[in-house]
Amino acid sequence: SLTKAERTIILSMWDKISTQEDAIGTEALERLFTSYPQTKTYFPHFDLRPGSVHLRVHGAKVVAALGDAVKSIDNVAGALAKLSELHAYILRVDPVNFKLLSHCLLVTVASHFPADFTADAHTAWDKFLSIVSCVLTEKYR
Ligand code: ZNH
Repeated sequence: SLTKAERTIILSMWDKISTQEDAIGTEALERLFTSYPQTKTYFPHFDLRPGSVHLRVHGAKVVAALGDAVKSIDNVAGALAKLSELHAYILRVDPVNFKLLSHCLLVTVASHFPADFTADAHTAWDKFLSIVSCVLTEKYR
């Protein structure tokens, strides 16, 4: 779990990220689909061209869900319980893909906030995103 210092880093950077939710979510998805094109198979019903409305809407939803996790940083499992069921029982996304998306989110945050993205911030985001990914994949059988 996160140390007190790591929580502080996530919470303070979230204030900045939350003002750019759509841009960050969209860019993370663009990076995901460009760098790891196999992930596109989960979105056959989406227009995945850079900047599409689908990417913007879905990107904003993903970042909003991260915001819910940040707000309940001591109870991420509770905050994301419904989303966890959705991913496990309905979407059935292979858990390996969560590492890929987490990486793209990390790179996106780093490139938007280079001055904030110290080695300690890197560690904090890496841990936070892996906690979120664990919660979203824990109901898989
Ligand atoms: Zn997911 C959906 C989040 C990962 C795939 N997602 C979703 C949503 C959200 C999310 C919020 C919406 C829901 C509703 O609407 O209700 N995700 C998320 C997060 C994460 C994720 C936070 C991490 C971090 N996903 C993921 C991955 C994948 C996915 C990795 C693959 C690749 N999702 C998905 C899909 C969907 C979702 C497919 C559905 C879409 C539509 O709309 O259709």
